[in-house]
Amino acid sequence: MEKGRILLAVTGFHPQRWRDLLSAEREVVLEPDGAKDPSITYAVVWKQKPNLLSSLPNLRAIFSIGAGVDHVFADPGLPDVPIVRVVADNLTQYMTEYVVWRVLDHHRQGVLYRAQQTKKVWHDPPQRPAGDISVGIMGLGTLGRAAASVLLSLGFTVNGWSRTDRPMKGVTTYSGEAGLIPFLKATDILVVLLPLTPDTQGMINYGVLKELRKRNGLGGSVLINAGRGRLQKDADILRALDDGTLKEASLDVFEVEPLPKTSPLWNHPKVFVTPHSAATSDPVHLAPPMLRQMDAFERGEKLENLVDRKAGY
Ligand code: NDP
Ligand code: OXD
Repeated sequence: MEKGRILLAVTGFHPQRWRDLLSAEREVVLEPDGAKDPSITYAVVWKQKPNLLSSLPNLRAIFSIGAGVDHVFADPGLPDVPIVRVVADNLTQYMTEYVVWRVLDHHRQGVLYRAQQTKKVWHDPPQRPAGDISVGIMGLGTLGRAAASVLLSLGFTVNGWSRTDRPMKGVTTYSGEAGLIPFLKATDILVVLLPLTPDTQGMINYGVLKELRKRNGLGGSVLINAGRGRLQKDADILRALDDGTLKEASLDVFEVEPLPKTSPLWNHPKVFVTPHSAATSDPVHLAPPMLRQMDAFERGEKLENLVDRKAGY
């Protein structure tokens, strides 16, 4: 079988770097040149233009350059071909680093120390053991499980919540709607690693945040969201921070990205902002396995890391 050509339809994420790496082994056509091109077999995408993919008559598979695929499903004319998402050690490692960094910073009172340093205050606040703090991971999938295992090794108490039952040694797991409130009530630091789907959109709202455990060693509950911005209601987070429902938050993702300069989240003393960079897709690590998958597919093997269209992730 002839090597299929690739349409690269990547908004942001340095398309040129992806093109250089993918074109080492296959012909790559950059959007918009590839529209309607019958010689294109694969699309490598990030936020592709609506109805672009449906114009390709011989498209056989779509590769998302991210782990999340909400940007793919945003296309109303999405053709019915397999969608492959990123599952890669490099990306997982970045996310684990981000989650552990933020959990440790809240646990070790980074907000307090930074405020003290600005005022040249020499004050040694009480410390508590990691085991007294429970970290609840919402979305116990590839990224959630990897972060959970490092947090466990640091001695934190770890809870996990997923759509289906997903047992994990050392982690107290909860699932589905029935498991949500018990999970939240047992959680001090909420880490959100959910995909954005019709079921999860907007679920990090005031009602959910107020269920988190407040009387804990941290002196309040904490939110860390590295999943997707539209999982959360920015205004509800601000309300929860301002009325004490939340003690602090680390946010990597926002309802609108880039976060508008007018957002009060930028300057909020209890909020730590990063620009959707918890785990950035690096083509050096992600393009080679994509090319290997295309080769395997052409040999008649099955594609890996396929998205479940019905579940939406
Ligand atoms: P996975 O598909 O491996 O895991 C998703 C988890 O969420 C699973 O445990 C799944 O449950 C759970 N889930 C999905 N829907 C629901 C629901 N309705 N209720 C409860 N649980 C639900 O994805 P990854 O771990 O690889 O990635 C997670 C997300 O992280 C991505 O979708 C993306 O949005 C985000 N991301 C963000 C990045 C960043 O830089 N900020 C970088 C990379 C990813 P179940 O196990 O039962 O299927
Ligand atoms: C992803 C992301 O989904 O970077 O991989 O957000």
